[in-house]
Amino acid sequence: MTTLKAILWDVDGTLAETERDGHRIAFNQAFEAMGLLWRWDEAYYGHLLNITGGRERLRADMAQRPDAPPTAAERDALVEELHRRKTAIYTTLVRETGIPLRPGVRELIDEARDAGLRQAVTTTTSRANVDALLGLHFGPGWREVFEVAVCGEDVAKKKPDPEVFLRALQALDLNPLQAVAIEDSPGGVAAALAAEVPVVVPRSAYFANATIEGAIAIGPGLHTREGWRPALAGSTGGPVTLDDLQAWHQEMDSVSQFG
Ligand code: XBP
Ligand code: MG
Repeated sequence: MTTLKAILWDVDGTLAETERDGHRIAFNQAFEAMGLLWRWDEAYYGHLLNITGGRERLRADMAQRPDAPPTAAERDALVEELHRRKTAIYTTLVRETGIPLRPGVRELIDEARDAGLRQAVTTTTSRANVDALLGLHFGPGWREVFEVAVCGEDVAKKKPDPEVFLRALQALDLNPLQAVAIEDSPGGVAAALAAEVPVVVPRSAYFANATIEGAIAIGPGLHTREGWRPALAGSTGGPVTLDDLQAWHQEMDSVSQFG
């Protein structure tokens, strides 16, 4: 049996509903600021989320727009400018309006910290976005809580490639089974599994009904111990605890491909 030593946190959709409450809004405001009539509604954005990374998402969208610039060089330049503006809009929105942490997240982070577990951020999003969100909730010293932060700029290949997890494990000097990843998207789960890291999935707004396989536990959110598979033993009520995470981690041999 391997002891759980670290939690690897996804950001978008897992720590906060940033896709719903921040990124989509910021993309649309960036289109508007550049005089473009393009808008991404919620349903279409849900479809675009299958492409990880904001630049990659813009490029994929432009590839099927008749009114996108004709040459690859022009499209690349437009992607860069839109993404630069979108990042500025998103970080301002996070700092000025605030996007709350999902219920139960704060409790588990604090409990893990008090218990001496190590914590890292493993995300596809840009470092500026992580800094805005974690700075808002944990203050400028957020790196004292998350000792490693691997972001979009730090990898050659974004999720579902395992690189972000492999880099985090290397920085922590841990093997995959000593960690648990917390992820909300099929791409994030695929990335963790490809790195052989066990994954727990608190479902997010955009992936509430997505097919997600291979997790050691999947449920409605960290705010409740009810509705999880495998079910949590003991008295119900309250958020998912570190004990619960450790129990799933110990049971993983019997519930997933980790056996
Ligand atoms: C998150 C993403 C990110 C954000 C936007 O995926 O795909 O691209 O939507 O961030 P995950 P940037 O939660 O799996 O890490 O625009 O900075 O790329
Ligand atoms: Mg996510």
